[in-house]
Amino acid sequence: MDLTFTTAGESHGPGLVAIVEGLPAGLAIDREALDRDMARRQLGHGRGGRMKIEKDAVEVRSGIRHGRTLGSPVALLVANRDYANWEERMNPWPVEAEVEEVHLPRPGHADLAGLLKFGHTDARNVLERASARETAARVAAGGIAKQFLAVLGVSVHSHVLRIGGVEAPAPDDLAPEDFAGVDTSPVRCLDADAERAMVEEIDRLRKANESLGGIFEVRAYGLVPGLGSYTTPEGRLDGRLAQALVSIQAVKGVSVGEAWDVAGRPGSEAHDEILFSEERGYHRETNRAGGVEGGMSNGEPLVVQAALKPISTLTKPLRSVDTETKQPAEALRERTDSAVVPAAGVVGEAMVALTLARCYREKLGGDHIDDVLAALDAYKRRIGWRR
Ligand code: EPS
Repeated sequence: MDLTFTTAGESHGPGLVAIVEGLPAGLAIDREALDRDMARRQLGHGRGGRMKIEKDAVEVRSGIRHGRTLGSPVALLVANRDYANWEERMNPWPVEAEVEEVHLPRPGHADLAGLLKFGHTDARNVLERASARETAARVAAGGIAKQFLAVLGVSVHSHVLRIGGVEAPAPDDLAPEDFAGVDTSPVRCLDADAERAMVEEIDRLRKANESLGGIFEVRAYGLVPGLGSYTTPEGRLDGRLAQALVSIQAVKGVSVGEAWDVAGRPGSEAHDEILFSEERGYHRETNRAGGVEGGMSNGEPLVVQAALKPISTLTKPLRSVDTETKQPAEALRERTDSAVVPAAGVVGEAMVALTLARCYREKLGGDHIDDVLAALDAYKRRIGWRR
């Protein structure tokens, strides 16, 4: 059984769509929880004017009836309120008005390569889809995946570790409860001093017409060992998580566990020794591997980090070329955010949840959620899993 999802939609078009296929039937879906995640993705110090216009909510168009999945594809719609202001420019059908084309590609954005690839003359045909607005659809799909995982005892959380030059101290051990207040932080950071410094950094750079990048971390708790597989390159959980996270707009790097640090340590300080007790079964005292060994979950918390480059729409534009005249020009200047790392963490949760949900579907199969739970129980019994 496979679980897949796809998204469609342009940033200022009528709306975004996500389709999730391969869910079991009978899974209870909480509507408020879906919309809570949509709202969380809109938060964060450093967002631009667009977030004052949108109030994202998920409309279910198929696959759920009276609050339970049917086993058929689930289609989700997130409307773009801003479409009302873009109806002429983004109408699916021809309009009478003269619509101005965009010819000033932004360094770092999809604009130039997208124009060349698809043979467009108007960069709006590229940038509308390349926009990170698309992540609203991912979070809608990820919300469904999270609810599936929750039934299996899995929770997924995120927090911000770095914005621009400000780094939060690396947390050692975090329990799911430690994330309870993370959304009340304006930068979704768990460290109060770093939070203050991050807010100041965003304000300082925004005033200087700059944008910022940063690092977020996603952790998942309650996983059984054996999700993903070492048996094929594409089956490896770490490879799949890396793909899922790097596919988020502006993410340029992903690490699993203490990747960059262990690269410089001797082997004796790089791994997590294996222990066994009657009460806990197999367990570890450290989690340098971030819960993944040999391309599989090992039952410890999953820890992944993702690095974002600064947003490529700049209020003080970089040098570019007018694609019509080929003359030097300043890149497109548009309304934009200055920092999106806090929101990107919520998108990261969605991508991790979708990846893990897919692994569970592969591993456990089942047409009804009760079949999935019975298979999970049988697997835990077979391996003597006590958590
Ligand atoms: C984005 C530009 C901004 C962001 C947008 C991503 O949109 P606008 O051009 O309408 O001001 O706000 O993100 C969202 C709309 C969102 O929902 O996250 C870009 O160019 O990538």
